[in-house]
Amino acid sequence: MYDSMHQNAKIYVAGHTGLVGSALIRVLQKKRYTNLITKTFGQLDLRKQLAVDSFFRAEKPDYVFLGAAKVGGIKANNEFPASFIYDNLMIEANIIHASYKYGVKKLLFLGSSCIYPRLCNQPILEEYLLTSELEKTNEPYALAKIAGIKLCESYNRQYGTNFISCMPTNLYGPHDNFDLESSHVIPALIAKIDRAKEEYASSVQLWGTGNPRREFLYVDDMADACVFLMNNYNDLGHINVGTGKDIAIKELAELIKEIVGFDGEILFNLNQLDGTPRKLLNVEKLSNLGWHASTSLKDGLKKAYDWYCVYKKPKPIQEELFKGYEGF
Ligand code: GFB
Repeated sequence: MYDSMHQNAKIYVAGHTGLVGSALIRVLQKKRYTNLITKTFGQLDLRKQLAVDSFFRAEKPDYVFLGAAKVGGIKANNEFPASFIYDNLMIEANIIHASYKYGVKKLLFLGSSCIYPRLCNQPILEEYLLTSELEKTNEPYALAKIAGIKLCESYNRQYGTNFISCMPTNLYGPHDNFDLESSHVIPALIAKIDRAKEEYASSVQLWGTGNPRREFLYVDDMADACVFLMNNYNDLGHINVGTGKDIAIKELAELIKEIVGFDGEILFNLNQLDGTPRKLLNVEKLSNLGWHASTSLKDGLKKAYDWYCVYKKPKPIQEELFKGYEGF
């Protein structure tokens, strides 16, 4: 029998400045967990084994949410494969080993839906892991995430730890990366379509064919699922986290266009990569435990767009546009 987290348990959220980690902090605070530990990248480089070891020796957290990772969209994954595999392997191995060494009661490792084969049956069941070839654009990242699952399973088998793993679908929300080259599709589309609106452009160009389908989960729902799993899930095998619904990139672009209020045309650049054609998770295992996502894609996109407008939208867009025009 395992206990759920006490309100004053010492909880370390690794990666708290990122998309997932910042949502975990919001949700844990909302649920009145009072003893949260965080470290910025400047304070603790999780790729450094000695630094991670000293941190765990000093802090001895009770619970660990392993949300720290090197992440990026299709282009970043394809162009920087060494960084994606090295950084993620180091971060996971250091945190998981230190968690075992310093007696962490329970750890939750966050993987990704790209761990599954490129062309597997849909919706994807947990058991399809390692049944055939991975998608090439993100194979190094996926292999690092698979290693994370296997680290947790192996430490549980050999040392009797309680390290669980969940596999979220594509996430989006506040604190996302909106850089057009390295971001995932939702922040990229928000930034591109908003800019096209500001510039009164007649069209905007997106990547690939627009035909691939993706499943999207609002990141606060993901964080809520993580807390739920920490308190209710103790199996050896990993568990999928998603909405159970997917959408074609073309349709997603139309939805974002409507939210942003852009009237122009959506064009697709066929020289850019599509990635895997579809990755819809089967989320029955999680729904049978009693957890369901609560934010619709439309509502989540509105929240993400609002956050972008307040915190990330380039302020001088208007000034740049009118540069050189007398009288403005
Ligand atoms: O989100 P995304 O970069 O990654 O792209 P993946 C999803 C789809 O959106 C692809 C299309 O088919 C892209 O071609 N797309 C269209 C765009 N326009 C754009 C654009 O302007 N920017 C971006 N980024 N995409 C990643 C993996 O795969 O998903 C990671 O590389 C991770 O490893 C992550 O698993 C969740 O869904 O293809």
